[in-house]
Amino acid sequence: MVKKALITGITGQDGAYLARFLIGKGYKVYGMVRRTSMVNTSRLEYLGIKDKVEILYGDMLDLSSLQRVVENTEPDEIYNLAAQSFVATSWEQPILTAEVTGLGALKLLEAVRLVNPKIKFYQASSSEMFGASPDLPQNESSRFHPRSPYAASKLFAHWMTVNYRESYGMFTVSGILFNHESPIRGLEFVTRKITHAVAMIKEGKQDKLLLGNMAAKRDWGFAGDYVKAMWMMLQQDEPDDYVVATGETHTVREFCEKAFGYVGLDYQDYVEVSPELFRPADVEVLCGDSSKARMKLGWKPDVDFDGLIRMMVDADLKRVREGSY
Ligand code: NAP
Ligand code: G4F
Repeated sequence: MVKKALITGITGQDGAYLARFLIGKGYKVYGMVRRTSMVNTSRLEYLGIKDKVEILYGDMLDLSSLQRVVENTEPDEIYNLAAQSFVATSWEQPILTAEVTGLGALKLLEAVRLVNPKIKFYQASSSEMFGASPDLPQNESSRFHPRSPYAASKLFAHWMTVNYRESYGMFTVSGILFNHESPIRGLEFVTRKITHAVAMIKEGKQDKLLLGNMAAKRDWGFAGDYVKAMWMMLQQDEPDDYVVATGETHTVREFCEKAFGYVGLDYQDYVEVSPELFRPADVEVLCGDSSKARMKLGWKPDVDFDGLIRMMVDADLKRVREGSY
């Protein structure tokens, strides 16, 4: 029997990589997308899988649409990746963020419970939930201290996922993933903002790059490695929560140094700090301890920090040279 998976957020970075991974495993993949005035499948096109997934319309704000999509697709596995996922925007749109990222996950859990509680459910939890945690590195037992409306919304969704497992015996898992990036990362996130600027500057199409808090430290991995862990969590005998991370942390400044350095430039000649890009509250350091995922799932990342930067800069250089971005 061909396994069926439903992915919310399939038009996003992780949705596209996960869809490609599941197609490679022989799954029939359904993707839920919200209605927009222009088609938004560029990431699926970039990975060459646009015609291999079946798209259905639904919105995390609309319980009835979620219920209908679950009923119509009858999936074995659901991956809830949809979210308002940009932390900075979550201060500008806190209520929308809570409704999509927090309450949306609960609505989907309810849809699963009502339609077929045997469906396995993956929730895209985030290392942002640790925020200002005093524990470092952070593992599944570390204390949470969310520092943004986004992080607080993710924490609500995380606890709801745990509660549906404990209350109803459903197979619900939460992957607490640390930052993961790729050539199809949104341009608003700092890594892609930097690699895109490096390519533009190298090609003489941009003069400088404005950044905010360059001292912030993140544990950055490659999205292609991380979606594999999502799938592995749903193949276990028992549902559980897992931290997924590289275990290395680097500053935004180091990311700049390496990305500019890769094309023979000195970041100090181009980067300026803009106070406007600082957040009302930032997460100063994240570093994950993924020993549990490594031991129980057999997961490990293949791409390291330098490899990730090279991959992203190369992809942006190619696009800028082709004029496709
Ligand atoms: P992303 O690129 O921002 O993708 C988010 C997806 O959610 C997009 O497909 C978006 O659709 C969809 N979406 C937003 N609002 C929706 C709504 N109301 N109804 C239906 N779909 C909606 O995010 P990502 O980086 O792939 O991350 C995937 C998930 O993992 C997110 O939940 C994120 O919060 C979480 N996460 C990410 C990271 C990371 O480092 N990437 C780390 C930990 C957790 P549109 O294309 O229409 O906007
Ligand atoms: O790239 P960022 O916007 O990612 P952030 O806030 O860590 O969130 C990402 O990772 C989370 C997992 O930990 C996900 F849950 C979330 O959905 C998202 O994918 O910012 C990283 C750091 C921050 O400290 C920010 O203040 O970079 C700092 N930064 C400095 N200058 C900047 C900039 N961030 C952005 N986006 N743009 C800047 O100009």
